[in-house]
Amino acid sequence: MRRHGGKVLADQLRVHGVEVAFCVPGESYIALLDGLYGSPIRLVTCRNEGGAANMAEAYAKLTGRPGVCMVTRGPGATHASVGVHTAFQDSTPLVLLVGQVATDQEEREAFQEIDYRRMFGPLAKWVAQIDRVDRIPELVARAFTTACAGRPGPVVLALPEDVLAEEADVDDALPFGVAHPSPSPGDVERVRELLAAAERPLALLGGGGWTPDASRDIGAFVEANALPAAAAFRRQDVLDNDSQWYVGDVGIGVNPALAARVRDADLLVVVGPRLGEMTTSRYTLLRVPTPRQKLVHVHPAAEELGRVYQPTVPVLATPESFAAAVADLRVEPRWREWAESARADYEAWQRHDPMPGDLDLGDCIAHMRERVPDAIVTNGAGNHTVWIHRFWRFHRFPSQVAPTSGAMGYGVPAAVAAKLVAADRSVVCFSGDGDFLMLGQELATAVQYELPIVVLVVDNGMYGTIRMHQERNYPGRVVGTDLVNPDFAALARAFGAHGEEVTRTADFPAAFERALEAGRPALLSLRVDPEAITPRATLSGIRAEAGVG
Ligand SMILES: Cc1ncc(C[n+]2csc(CCOP(=O)(O)OP(=O)(O)O)c2C)c(N)n1
Ligand SMILES: [Mg+2]
Repeated sequence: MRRHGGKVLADQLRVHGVEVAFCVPGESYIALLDGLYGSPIRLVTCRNEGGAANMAEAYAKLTGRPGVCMVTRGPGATHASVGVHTAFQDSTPLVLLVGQVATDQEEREAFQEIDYRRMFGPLAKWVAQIDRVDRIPELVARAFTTACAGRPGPVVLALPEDVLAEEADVDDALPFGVAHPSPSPGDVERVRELLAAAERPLALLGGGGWTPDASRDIGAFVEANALPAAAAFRRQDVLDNDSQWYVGDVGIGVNPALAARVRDADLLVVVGPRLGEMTTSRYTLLRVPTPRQKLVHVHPAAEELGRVYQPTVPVLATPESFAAAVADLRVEPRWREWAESARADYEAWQRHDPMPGDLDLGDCIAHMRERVPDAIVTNGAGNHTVWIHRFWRFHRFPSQVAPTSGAMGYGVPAAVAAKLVAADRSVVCFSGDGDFLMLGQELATAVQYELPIVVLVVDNGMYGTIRMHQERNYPGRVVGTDLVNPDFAALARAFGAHGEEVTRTADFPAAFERALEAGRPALLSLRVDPEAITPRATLSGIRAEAGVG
């Protein structure tokens, strides 16, 4: 059967199980769009390629299946790059399909031409260009395999327009498969021995590749051994936070008591994370390259084991296979006191003190915790996220969709993806005023596809994180961080969403209720006092500490 390249490619996506793809259309890949005509693949059309790429990345985080994003050449690819970077840092499988100039126009700097191998080289696991229509099945299969193999991540396929338009009689590939590494019986035995000898062990859970099953199995392991377990940066949904042995997250604004425990532990059982800068307090919690703590490091990519830290026991395994292997592992814990006090530290850390201003974010989150405990919570970057990290409780995987890459603008697209995947769950995006305006136009996508997400915009009139660092490092010298904002509630209404402004804590519960019940996307603009820069520090306090009154 003869098909054009775009149809061959669209059919390969089906073969590999793709159900949803995110795009901003472009004439450069018009034949691929045509190939999707009448396809069962749900095509979600976005308003910015950054939104589309972030949605695809979030979709993959939520489902464990590769996210698929389609964008046009040059400007489409450059916009989409933020999602590729997040997929790389967050170890998320993503397939980015990018239009490309015709093969007979290459190297002339033709319209919107980019050499994607060079552009995405350091951002993606693999970048290729499909120069022959008969190789589409081969290279697309490899793209899916590569995105999911070992440490998951993004791949980029460039699609010259003549190749997409050309007709050929080619066979489909088979559905892609990936061989996942599992721990050996010897690995599990060494973990058991180290645990049996430990007095102050701590598990640290994170990285990509978690699943509901993996979360259940690691929970069984933690519970049965009274093993205190922390979450890595923005991976707080791996273990039910109500578990008596969940002890908090090791990320930005880490509880100092927990950071001290990481340092004081005699055994760290690290399952999944790379142990990057955010999870190690800028590489200070463990000694480089030889930690003082005994270290079990479980990761699905061999090259990540020993990359920064030399493990006592490196375990090449996915979180899922490791969790399954230790679900029934039992030792006699000699650390009950250590575990109980770690949990007590966490519970104390979750109590919030009143902050300046009429609207207290800590109180708002306390209300949300009661009202929508099963919500999927998304965010981008900024100081407002610290309230979620610190005061929210995640109960099951997946519930937290957030960029460990620290990309502003992630939250709204992620919420759109979350509501597509989990229509029956509440989806709350927690964004900042700076953060929201980066990709907040995807509210239009939520309206278009009738996805009733709730967006909370924490409006403090500034790029708060940067202002905080200014006050710390260059006190009193404020530059480039003030924001004059639109009326966010009116903006939301202009999109066709429900929009309200909230200025007092007492008004939040009713407003939140109206947002949940709106039956369409909703936005609450939360006007907070700029003084309340973190849950424990005020702007003027930071400035005073830094030496200027
Ligand atoms: C795409 C992107 N650009 C810039 C930054 C640097 N940055 C980190 S936090 C921040 C300020 C965030 O401001 P806002 O969303 O208003 O949150 P706030 O800190 O005020 O709560 C900036 C500019 C970033 N992380 N990502
Ligand atoms: Mg702000």
